Amino acid sequence: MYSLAASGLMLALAGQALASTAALTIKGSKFFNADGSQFFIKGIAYQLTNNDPLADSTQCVLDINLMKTIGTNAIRVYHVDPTANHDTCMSALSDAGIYAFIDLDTFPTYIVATSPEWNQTQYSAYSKVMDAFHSYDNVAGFFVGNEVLNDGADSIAAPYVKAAARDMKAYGASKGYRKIPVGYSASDIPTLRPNLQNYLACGSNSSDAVDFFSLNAYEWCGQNTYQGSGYSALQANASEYDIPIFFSETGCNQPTPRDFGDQAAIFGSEMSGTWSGAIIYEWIQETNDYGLISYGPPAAATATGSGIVAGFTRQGTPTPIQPDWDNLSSQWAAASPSSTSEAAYSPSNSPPACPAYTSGLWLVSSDQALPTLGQGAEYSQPSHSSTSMASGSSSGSSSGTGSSSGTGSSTGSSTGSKSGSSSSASKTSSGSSSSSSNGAAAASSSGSSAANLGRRMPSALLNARDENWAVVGFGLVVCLVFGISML
Ligand SMILES: *[C@@H]1O[C@H](CO)[C@@H](O)[C@H](O)[C@H]1NC(C)=O
Ligand SMILES: *[C@@H]1O[C@H](CO)[C@@H](O)[C@H](O)[C@H]1NC(C)=O
Ligand SMILES: *[C@@H]1O[C@H](CO)[C@@H](O)[C@H](O)[C@H]1NC(C)=O
Ligand SMILES: CC(=O)N[C@H]1CO[C@H](CO)[C@@H](O)[C@@H]1O
Repeated sequence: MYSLAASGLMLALAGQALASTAALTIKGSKFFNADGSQFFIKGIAYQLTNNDPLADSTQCVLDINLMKTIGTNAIRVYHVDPTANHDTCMSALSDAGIYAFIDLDTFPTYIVATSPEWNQTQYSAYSKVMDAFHSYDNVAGFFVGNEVLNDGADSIAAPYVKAAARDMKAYGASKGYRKIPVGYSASDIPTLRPNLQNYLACGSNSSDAVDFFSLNAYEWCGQNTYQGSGYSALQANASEYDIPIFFSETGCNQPTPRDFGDQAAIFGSEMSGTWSGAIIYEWIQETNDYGLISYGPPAAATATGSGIVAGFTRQGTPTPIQPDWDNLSSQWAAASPSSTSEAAYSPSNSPPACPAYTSGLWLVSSDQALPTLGQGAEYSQPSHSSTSMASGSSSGSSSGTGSSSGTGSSTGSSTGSKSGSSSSASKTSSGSSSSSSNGAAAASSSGSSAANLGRRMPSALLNARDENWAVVGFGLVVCLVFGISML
């Protein structure tokens, strides 16, 4: 809960012209506007190249002017340069009524699941991003990681992610910064998601927990339904959640055209009492084919030229991709989530229980202390530590279906962030999960994977860890070639 006292002050000021993006607050599991009305995210993932898009004041203004026309009220930016000046872009966003969610990590500093660390180098880098952005009232939140964990074995990294959130929250407090929420953006892995979601929020001390949890979910493809997509299972695991939860990426791109039918569910009666909206992946059209706009027709993959990277022009006047753009606009225009006012809302949910150690699925004991900053090899699992990893997941995963959706419909395995984050070109990738009812479509959507230098790698056909690493290797080669061509 944030700044109840401040909200009273805000109300007192409401007669005056409040900026349209006065700071949001969190109370219980919901975001609230400064006037006490509930805030629901209608967001777009915004990253044009590896560079900080909020440092390009000419381009961001062109883009903001278009994105605001469909009711966009938030963006997510994956990589920022804390040394750059963001005043023009942040104020253009504010004037347009748009908040920003900023990832604190970047290519050299993200937490690596297979050899997790939370060290001084990372802490300093994340702190610099917080220093650079805290003063903008329209920063809605910070992420300490994107898709760090992708299967049960990766759960050993969860304490580091949670420690990062703890320390970044404490850092902001120590500097006297506005209390900007710090959260995590998770891959949608059915066997991992409920445990991770609960783990990051659990415990009696909220200073140790994330302030919000968010999910990159690609379960809803084409003409789907709340039940058939697997969203009902997401809802079942979130209904008692004590902190805000939202979709930090969504928008399956097969089949085309995209009609964003999931928005009606997210903002509808089944989910809007629990979920705080969604961020659509993504603004720019590039090889992964998730773009809402383009800056011109694709170029040759090897083309060089002003603003061209990996076969796509990444600057200029944005042109909507149709009918997707109009479809999203219609969905958002029709959204009428059931909401509550801050004053009328009395949160009743408590933090979830910390998940129990479960061989193959969740390798963190419920009572395990978080690592301290810089704690390395000496931080280890206090119990069970040697039993499960070596034996692989075969025995463990048979019980894993219990934690996936009841319908078994969400089967996606996201390889994207791991492969992506290994390279300089594709940190923000997230696999497109498939639901069984759309398996064929999802599989075909992964066909163009080899060419994806962008933020998304194929996943529908890849489940085994070894195969994931094959993709990583391939991605590295592609990105190396790409990197050389950039020189
Ligand atoms: C800190 O962690 C990052 C990410 O794992 C790693 O690249 C870096 O080498 C570590 N730095 C130190 C000083 O240990
Ligand atoms: C809560 O957690 C914070 C951060 O770890 C710590 O500084 C504080 O002492 C904790 N409070 C209690 C009551 O344990
Ligand atoms: C998540 O929801 C599923 C039903 O979809 C249920 O079987 C499972 O126990 C839930 N997990 C948690 C940790 O709440
Ligand atoms: C939800 C929505 O607006 N869907 C539309 C998406 O675009 C196609 C093609 O124009 C329309 O047929 C859909 O009705």
